[in-house]
Amino acid sequence: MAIDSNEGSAFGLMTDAPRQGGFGPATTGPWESKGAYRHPAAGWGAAISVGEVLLREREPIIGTKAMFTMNHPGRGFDCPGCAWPDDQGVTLDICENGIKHVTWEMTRERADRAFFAAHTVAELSQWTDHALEKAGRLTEPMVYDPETDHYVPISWDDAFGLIGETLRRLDSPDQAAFYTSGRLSNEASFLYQLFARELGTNNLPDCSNMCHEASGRALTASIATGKGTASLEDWAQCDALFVLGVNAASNAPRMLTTLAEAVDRGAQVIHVNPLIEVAETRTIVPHEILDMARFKATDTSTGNLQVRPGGDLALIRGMAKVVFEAAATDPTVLDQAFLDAYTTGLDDYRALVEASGWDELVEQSGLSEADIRGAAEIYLASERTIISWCLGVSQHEHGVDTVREIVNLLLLKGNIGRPGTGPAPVRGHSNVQGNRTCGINHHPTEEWLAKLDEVCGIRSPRERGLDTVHTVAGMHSGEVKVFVGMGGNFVLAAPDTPFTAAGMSSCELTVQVSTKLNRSHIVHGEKALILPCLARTETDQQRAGRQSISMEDAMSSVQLSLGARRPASAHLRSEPAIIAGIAMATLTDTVTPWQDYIDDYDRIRDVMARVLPGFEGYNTLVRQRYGFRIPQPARERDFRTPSGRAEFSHAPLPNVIPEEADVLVLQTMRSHDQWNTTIYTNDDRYRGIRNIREFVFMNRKDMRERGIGEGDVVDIVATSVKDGSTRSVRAFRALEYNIPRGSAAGYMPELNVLIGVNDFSAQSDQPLMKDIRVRITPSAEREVA
Ligand SMILES: Nc1nc2c(c(=O)[nH]1)N[C@H]1C(S)=C(S)[C@@H](COP(=O)(O)OP(=O)(O)OC[C@H]3O[C@@H](n4cnc5c(=O)[nH]c(N)nc54)[C@H](O)[C@@H]3O)O[C@H]1N2
Ligand SMILES: Nc1nc2c(c(=O)[nH]1)N[C@H]1C(S)=C(S)[C@@H](COP(=O)(O)OP(=O)(O)OC[C@H]3O[C@@H](n4cnc5c(=O)[nH]c(N)nc54)[C@H](O)[C@@H]3O)O[C@H]1N2
Ligand SMILES: [Mo]
Repeated sequence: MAIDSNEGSAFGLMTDAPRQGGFGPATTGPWESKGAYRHPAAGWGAAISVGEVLLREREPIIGTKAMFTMNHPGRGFDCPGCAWPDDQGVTLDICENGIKHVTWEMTRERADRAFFAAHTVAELSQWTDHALEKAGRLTEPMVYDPETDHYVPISWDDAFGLIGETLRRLDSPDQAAFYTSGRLSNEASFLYQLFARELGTNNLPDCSNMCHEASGRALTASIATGKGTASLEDWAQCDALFVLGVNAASNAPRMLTTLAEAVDRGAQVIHVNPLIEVAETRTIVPHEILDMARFKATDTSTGNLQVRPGGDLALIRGMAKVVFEAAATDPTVLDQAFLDAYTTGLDDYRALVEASGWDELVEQSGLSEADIRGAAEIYLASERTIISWCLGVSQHEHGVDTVREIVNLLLLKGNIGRPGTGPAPVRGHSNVQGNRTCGINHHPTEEWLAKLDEVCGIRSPRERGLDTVHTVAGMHSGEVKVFVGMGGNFVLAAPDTPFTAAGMSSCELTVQVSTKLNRSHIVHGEKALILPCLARTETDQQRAGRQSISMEDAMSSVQLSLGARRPASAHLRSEPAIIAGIAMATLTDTVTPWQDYIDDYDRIRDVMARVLPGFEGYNTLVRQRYGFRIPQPARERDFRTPSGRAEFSHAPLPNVIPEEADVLVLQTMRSHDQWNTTIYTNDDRYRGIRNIREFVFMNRKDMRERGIGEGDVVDIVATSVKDGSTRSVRAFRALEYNIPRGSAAGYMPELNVLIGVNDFSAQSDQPLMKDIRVRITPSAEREVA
């Protein structure tokens, strides 16, 4: 893959070989595109794939043992694969992708001092991202040596000293940014934000700025909670379930169990997605290994709606229109008692919906009136409805409006705060929701900060901090000079890869706390540190003994996680210990007992219990067999919005169709064999893809119109909707797929180069990762070199 804007630069990105390497394993061999998978999701394909991964990582036995302790609160560790809640009745609550994820973490390979002595950073910059991670687990702190262009060992004390000294020398603490990837534990998250705020900044960008910022803002505005209100028990009781913009089989595979059970008991499960993903058909329930032997597939869908990209709001509004129509003849359709007692803004919403014409709704949703009416009939017939969504909804310009519209529809029939109902965002990283709960937030409320200050005896800054996209901009303007990455792979995850990389390399100091080598270590600041940490599967031994950490799942349940494996290296430190080390070296007159906290994490939880609402008695609650669910007023119909009621929103219907006829809307998504920026293989089994990542799915008619044949080499040029700037990738292959006309799809992070740093939603500040306006043309190069 060639990145035009990066040609000739040396920011640590791959510039030349291998020509088609992209960021995954090199793809020089033959590739294949067979169309969508026709077998049930999970099942034998998954079992074979798991076997291959375990073998590849040479972990067949330990891998299996680890699997049995996965997702067993108290006794085992919480799977870092996703945020789907643990099913309490299931003894082996695992999935193919969770196993891949954990096995990748438990590799026997090591990126140790001998590895770094053998390779210069310039040399590593030309490795694929797959190859970088494949080097194995990091083993000791390393510092960049500009004389030799090698990372060389440094002691923990010296590493902390370098950070402390650099941070203290800044003109303002706001010249530092503290990024988090959502797998950080609650305890580490709390310490991390406490450190940033004691230092004096709210610059806490996180991966949530790229996934569910829109959901959080919308739900807060509508019902005064940043989270979904449905629990797993609710999922088990609903009779209609709408799933918008989620690729469940790949990204939340344990959700398949819930979907299959819903269909099995006669519930309606409607998937809304421009693609028909494999979960939208059939599955073998991931933990029912016996079913695999009997080939007993279960349906996971009763209907699919192939919406236009960004067309979800129009669909929901159309459904609301049908509900109001029905209410005109039968007022009992609406839950009038609920609406009167608990909501505000209904009349204006009704007027808005009634004023939306079918022509407009049909055009903007990309669905027929009959389809929309069909979906509405299901909603009308259902006593208990859950609407769930993920990135297909949130990573759009109108993500906030769409999530609020979802809540509007739910409110009409009182589908909130009642068993079997509620809005349900499907979260990404395993603890991304807990990060926010514990204070990772660049714009916290005054109430939150005041409480933190009172309990911890600090004076938090009140200025709004930088989020992800503004951190990148700040690196370029010189406003951000120090970047600390607590996990993650910022350079590849953020938009506009070369621009982000240039920003990162302009920093005075970059610090990456990681388990494995990745691009964000290779693209580094003037001074750079790699600090290796314990992984979630490993034992964390501190002065008071073996420590557990806790995590919050997508449904607000908090549970303990206890690692059991011997750490990958004796020099690793836990994330809380690394944060405390940095804090003690930086804050010369700190009021926080950092060392006490690290000696015994119960002490961190004791102070968290005093700061965080609903965490009173944290240490006791979290030790209950299944932990505890954080109380949520909205779940009890206590809506703490400014009006004290659930608030209907009144967003105008957005135009999501490009003006120019030759422009397509491109979405970037994950393959089945990847975990965000970590690429396991170049295959995507459920979409029939083998050994290729540098491609774009297109509708057959759009291909024909452009003179593009199956597998042809194409160039993709993106034009920013915000500033008109253009970006491109060349020599991708076009593949025909069942996808609505006018849309296209390809993978993150290879296509992040197309997303301009200004291309973020005005509503959520989220990068427009599912709405890139592109022109696709046959490539001048014709053949891939
Ligand atoms: N194995 C695995 N698990 C993961 C991850 C991983 O990389 N690998 N990542 C984790 C993270 S951090 C997150 S945030 C989640 C992400 O989980 P998903 O949201 O499932 O992630 P994507 O792969 O981006 O898939 C987006 C889905 O939305 C659809 N879509 C795109 N545009 C639209 C639209 O306009 N409307 C609708 N209705 N649908 C649309 C796409 O076709 C696709 O099915 O998964 C988490 N779990
Ligand atoms: N175009 C496009 N871009 C996207 C998206 C998209 O849909 N489209 N999705 C966005 C989303 S939803 C997200 S969440 C971001 C993901 O962004 P990030 O969270 O920043 O990226 P990851 O790929 O999850 O991070 C992988 C790295 O985390 C480190 N790591 C793994 N385990 C641990 C651990 O236990 N501790 C520590 N400290 N480090 C660990 C390893 O070094 C590994 O290389 O990407 C975003 N970018
Ligand atoms: Mo995410």
